[in-house]
Amino acid sequence: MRNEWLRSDRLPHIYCAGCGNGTIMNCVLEAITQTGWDRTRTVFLSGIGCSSRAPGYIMTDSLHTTHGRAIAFATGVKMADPSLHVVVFTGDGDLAAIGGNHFIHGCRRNIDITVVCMNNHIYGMTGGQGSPTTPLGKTSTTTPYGAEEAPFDLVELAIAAGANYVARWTSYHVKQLTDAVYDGLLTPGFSLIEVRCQCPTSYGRRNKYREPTDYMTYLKTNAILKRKWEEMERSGENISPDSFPVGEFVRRSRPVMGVPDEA
Ligand SMILES: Cc1ncc(C[n+]2csc(CCOP(=O)(O)OP(=O)(O)O)c2C)c(N)n1
Ligand code: SF4
Repeated sequence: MRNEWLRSDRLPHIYCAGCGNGTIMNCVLEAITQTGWDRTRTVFLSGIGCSSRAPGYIMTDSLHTTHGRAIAFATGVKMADPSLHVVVFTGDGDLAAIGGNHFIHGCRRNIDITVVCMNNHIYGMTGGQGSPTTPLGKTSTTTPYGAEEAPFDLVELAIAAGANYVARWTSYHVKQLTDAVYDGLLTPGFSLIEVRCQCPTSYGRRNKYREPTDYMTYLKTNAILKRKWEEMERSGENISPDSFPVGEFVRRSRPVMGVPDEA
């Protein structure tokens, strides 16, 4: 962990043993260190949830806002002072359920912020309710017989809504995740980095991933590189419903809100 970016007086943190969130924070702080950004010109924001506690441990100005509203607050911060670097930590519930509208409109406006979504497929903090990314058939306190609603694909959603940079990795892929966050930080416009990660307490123990390493093994086994995934789709290969593509999905230069279009 990059100590100079850590508020060590706030430790110990609240995360359960084996939670994936610490790994993701570490990757984000490593990436941000590589950018050379000034801590006093960088702002972290979040909504509410386990994931949203992350900015509280980081030594910058930060806003711990209301559930689902981090992107709205981040838009305000960026508009008030466009020279600030603005980074949001969010959960899948925070981003895609209560905050779903802020998410798609943030992408549409292509506001220059970087959003890191810790996607554990569940509302972790409140005890494990199903979220818009709970996979079909998976168990939560609100889907005791298995989720029946099709989940959102956060990557597809961000691309369709207009984000300039979109990637997906996992808490297992620390090097690739760090590189993706770095690229997202430096790409002007809205960047989404979805990170699939383990929540042994609220998701794992209900879905046969009781040990943190069980879910890490799942992530390692089922994350398929985007290029390979596309080949498999083209050739009609049977793809396991547990598998998902990872990598960089979009890097483009749509006009960015608040930045005059040079064309
Ligand atoms: C307006 C409002 N509704 C509901 C809640 C209760 N609540 C707190 S955290 C949370 C869900 C968090 O889930 P997620 O965003 O996936 O984050 P995680 O805890 O899994 O990291 C909910 C529903 C709240 N704080 N505010
Ligand atoms: S409940 Fe889940 S997401 Fe929350 S700290 Fe524990 S393991 Fe992490």
